[in-house]
Amino acid sequence: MLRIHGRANSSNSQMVMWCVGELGLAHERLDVGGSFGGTDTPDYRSMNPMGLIPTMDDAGFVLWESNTIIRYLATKHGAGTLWSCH
Ligand SMILES: N[C@@H](CCC(=O)N[C@@H](CS)C(=O)NCC(=O)O)C(=O)O
Repeated sequence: MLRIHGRANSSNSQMVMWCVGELGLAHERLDVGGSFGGTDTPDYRSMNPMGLIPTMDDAGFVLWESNTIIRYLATKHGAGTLWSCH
């Protein structure tokens, strides 16, 4: 399961969710960050040492930094659509 950790009112999370939506990927988004908290726990910091959102967990493969997540998802799922580089 693709999981995105990040509150819905975060612009960086929104960019990732836009990409997830464009690619039509099954996913779960978890409210983390801001008033939801959750970024200071050892579990979260083990995924994202910066303690920021968004963080992606793709069946155990973890990435953070919104643009990095978008490029990963686009290369994995968006050949010919979001990913058209040669
Ligand atoms: N360069 C990072 C910036 C991440 C960032 O600054 N995220 C903000 C929300 S947009 C954050 O984590 N703020 C603290 C919080 O929401 O708890 C990225 O693009 O992912």
